Amino acid sequence: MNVTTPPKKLTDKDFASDQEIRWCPGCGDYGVLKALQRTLPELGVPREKLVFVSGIGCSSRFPYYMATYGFHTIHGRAPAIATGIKLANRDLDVWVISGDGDGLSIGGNHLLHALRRNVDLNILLFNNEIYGLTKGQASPTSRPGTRSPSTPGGSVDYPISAARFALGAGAHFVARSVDTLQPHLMEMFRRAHAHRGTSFVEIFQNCLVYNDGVFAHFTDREVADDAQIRVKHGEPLLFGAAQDRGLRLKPGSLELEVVKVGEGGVGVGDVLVHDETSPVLAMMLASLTPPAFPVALGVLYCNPGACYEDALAAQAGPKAADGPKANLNALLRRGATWTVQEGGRIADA
Ligand SMILES: Cc1ncc(C[n+]2csc(CCOP(=O)(O)OP(=O)(O)O)c2C)c(N)n1
Ligand code: SF4
Repeated sequence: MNVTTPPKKLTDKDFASDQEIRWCPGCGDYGVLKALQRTLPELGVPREKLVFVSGIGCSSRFPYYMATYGFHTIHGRAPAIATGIKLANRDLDVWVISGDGDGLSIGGNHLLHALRRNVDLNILLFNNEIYGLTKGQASPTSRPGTRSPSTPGGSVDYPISAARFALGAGAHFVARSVDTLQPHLMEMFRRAHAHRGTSFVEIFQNCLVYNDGVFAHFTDREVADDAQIRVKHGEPLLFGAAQDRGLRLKPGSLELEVVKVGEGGVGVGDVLVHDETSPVLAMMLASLTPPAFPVALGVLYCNPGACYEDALAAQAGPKAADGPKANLNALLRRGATWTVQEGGRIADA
């Protein structure tokens, strides 16, 4: 008699490695790690099919703490290496972990190209608006006036918005969450994973050592209802404890405004309904900043398009994609080759 043992149901603990975690106690990175370890068992991807690829930074230590494959690579280059991994083995489920310094400073170029190519990667950008690992220098997302060892008089730069950068680069999936919002983070990870193509998730992450409380004005429990809007496709853009404030297009303009439902003849029907397939609305939502507006969290944009690796495989033809491995040595010696001889004379090989 054949007896089949049902596969063991994995839990969050199965995705935790035996490595000692070296983040500062209380760092926001712990919450993101936990949320992902709790989400992965639901996704049903075997551990040997998962790869976490990171650059350099506190957040980039992430792969050590996952009981999966992982690659702690070089500063800013995780998207490029992850692209190679995905192209070499399309069966793998590839996640990129990066910080605002790693992804938007030294790695901005690599991030841009991964996003525009739409490789099937899940990119998580931990935004703490500072370089944590190197002891608190200002990053491209630091707000004007940020005092740091590299900006002792306060930063005078215009900061970059990670979500707007991703949208501008042509990302097909852009979401946002906060390190302390476990269920919301888990939902964003599920959505990112379900999306084929590059999924970009910006996570507001507190670095309590070098930039503590930088997001408190919209993440603290006392202000969150008024200072955050959780967007959901097909639902009106409402916020506030009583869900009585909403966003609508300011009449006669292409700008959003906050309205109070029940006041001045405004009804729920006047409030904009979130359409996550609209790049224009996504850009508007990503641009909202307190105190005039709430910070938009959730899936700002999801509009699937063809994946890079699929297009590449189709171009190479089924034979090349599924057939025997190509011989690199033979490829290098194929076609026009020549030998440089003594004295610089060139002879055909
Ligand atoms: C080529 C190179 N340049 C600079 C550094 C120094 N360095 C290491 S991590 C880092 C920035 C990390 O900041 P971020 O990506 O925001 O990550 P966090 O530590 O805040 O998680 C820098 C500048 C390096 N390791 N390699
Ligand atoms: S320095 Fe900041 S980002 Fe790095 S581990 Fe400590 S709290 Fe976290």
